[in-house]
This record gives sequence, C-alpha cells and structure tokens, in this order.
Amino acid sequence: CSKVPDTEVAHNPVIGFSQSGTESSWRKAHTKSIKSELKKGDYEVLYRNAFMNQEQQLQDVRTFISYKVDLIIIAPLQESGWDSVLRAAKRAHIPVIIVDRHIDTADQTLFLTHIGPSFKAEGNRAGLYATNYFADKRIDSINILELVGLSGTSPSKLRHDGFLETISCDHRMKISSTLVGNYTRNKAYDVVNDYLHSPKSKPFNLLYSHSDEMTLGALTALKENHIKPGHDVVIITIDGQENIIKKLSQGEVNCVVECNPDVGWYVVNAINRHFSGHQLAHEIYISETTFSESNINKIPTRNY
Ligand code: GYE
Repeated sequence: CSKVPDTEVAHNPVIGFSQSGTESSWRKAHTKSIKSELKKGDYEVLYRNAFMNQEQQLQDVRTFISYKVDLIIIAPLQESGWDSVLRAAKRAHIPVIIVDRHIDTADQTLFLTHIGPSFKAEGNRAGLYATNYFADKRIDSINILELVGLSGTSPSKLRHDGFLETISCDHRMKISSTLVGNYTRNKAYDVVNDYLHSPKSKPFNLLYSHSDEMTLGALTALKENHIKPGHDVVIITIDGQENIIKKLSQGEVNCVVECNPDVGWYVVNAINRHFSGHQLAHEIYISETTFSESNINKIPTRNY
C-alpha cells in the first residue's frame, strides 16, 4: 500500500468574518453575499455577529485570533477603538480586510484593504437629486430635515458631507434640523415623531434619510401626523431595499440612492489575490447608482 506523506495536509484557508449586526435587510444581504462567495471560493468560514455591540465585536475578532484563522474580515460597527485588537492580529500574522464602514486608525498597515461604497459619493448623489428637484421651483428657502445613522460611523459623516457639498450650490437649501436614527426603523420612528410634536420643530420641504430602515420608520411617523410623504415632503433615502423600491413606485419616496450590499465577489477577489502574493489597493470602491421616477421601470430585482 502507498506511503502516507509525512508533510502537513494543505487545508482550505479559514476565514473569520465578523459582522456588526442584523439591523436591516441591507445588512442581511451584505452578510449573505460575503458568506456565499467565500464558500464558492472553497474557503472555510467562521462567522460571528455582534448584534450592534462594539464590545462583542472586539471579542469576536479576538476569538478568531486565538483560533489562528488565516484571514479576518471585519464589517465594523463603529469607526474607533480598533487599534489594539488589530495590533494583536498583526502580531499573530493574520491579515485583516475591512468591509462596509471604515475604521479610524493612525496605522494604515493594520489592515490590507477597505472594500465598500463611497459614502461621500452617495451623499453627493442625494444632493444632486435635491438640487435638480428644486431647480425650477419658485421657493425662497428650502428646509431640510436630515436623519443620520449611528454617530461615530463613517457613512453617517460622509453621507452628510457629500450631501452638504452638493446642496451648497443652491443657496436656498439649508439643513434646518438633524436627527439621529441609529440605522433602525423604531428609533427613526421615535425621533421623527417626537420632532413633529415638538414646539421647536420647523416645517421642512425635504427629508434626507441615510438608510431605508430609518426611512420606513419616518414614513409611518409622517403619515400619522398627516404629512403626505412624496408630496408634502420630498423623500430621499439611501440603500435600495425591495420594500423601499415599492414605496418609490407608490410615490411615497422620490429618490433612492443605491448602497450596494453585494460585495462578496470583490472581497473574495481581494482575498484570492492576497493569497497569491499580489499587493492590494488600500481602498476598493464598489459600483452604485440612483433610482427615481426617471428609471423606475429599469430597476434590477433587489432580492433583499
Ligand atoms: O446603509 C444601512 C445599514 O453601513 C452602509 O448600515 C451601511 C449602512 C446601510 O444598516 O442600511
């Protein structure tokens, strides 16, 4: 009988994937895209979900380090607080890829690459719809209510910056109030509803919401307070979930800026390239578009 070689049997690389939460169907689609492409690429996947708890997520990554996985993918909840755990990964020679939100670190060598949308471009696209919509409207001042996601996250900051940059071209436009909806439907419902009942609230022409889940909460609050979304107030939202595309076709939403969760191919492509010895670009942007009345009949099936 043949001799068993005494060299170590090569195993499929083991990838630890730390996801930040399950707050939206966008997030679930993001998880599914990465996991399924990893499996197609013959990687072993260890998956942990932190359910929007930063301490839990740091612990999940430490667990992957102690398991000596071959590479770690992190979809971070918050921007800050990553240095120490990433240094531990580096000491253990485990490469790290950041997906979706950014991390804030002075040492850029702590991760191989960041793969995700350009949040600033998304904000620009939202602003472009707003300026186009009001371009020929005879109104002296346009008040905007902005509903941002979670404080301390890069999409919240960059979607605001991009939007502000673009609307600054129309001096009638002003962000008159900003509310924080934590990227969740319930929180957004509460803050918008409270705002509408507050004696300090001002009438607004446009609601700019940083995520579809928050928009769904806001739409309910507006309707309960006899404000007709899409008519009395222009609604711009980001993500592009199936349930929001339906609201677009019903006229309750005016513009959906796509945030593409389908990043699995990009992530696995980067991992393959890394394992075959190639240098990766430090920032990899994925492609995205905008949906509105003008292309409503051409929106690809969302599946999330
Ligand atoms: O837009 C939102 C999700 O981080 C870009 O998180 C992501 C955001 C996405 O909850 O729906």
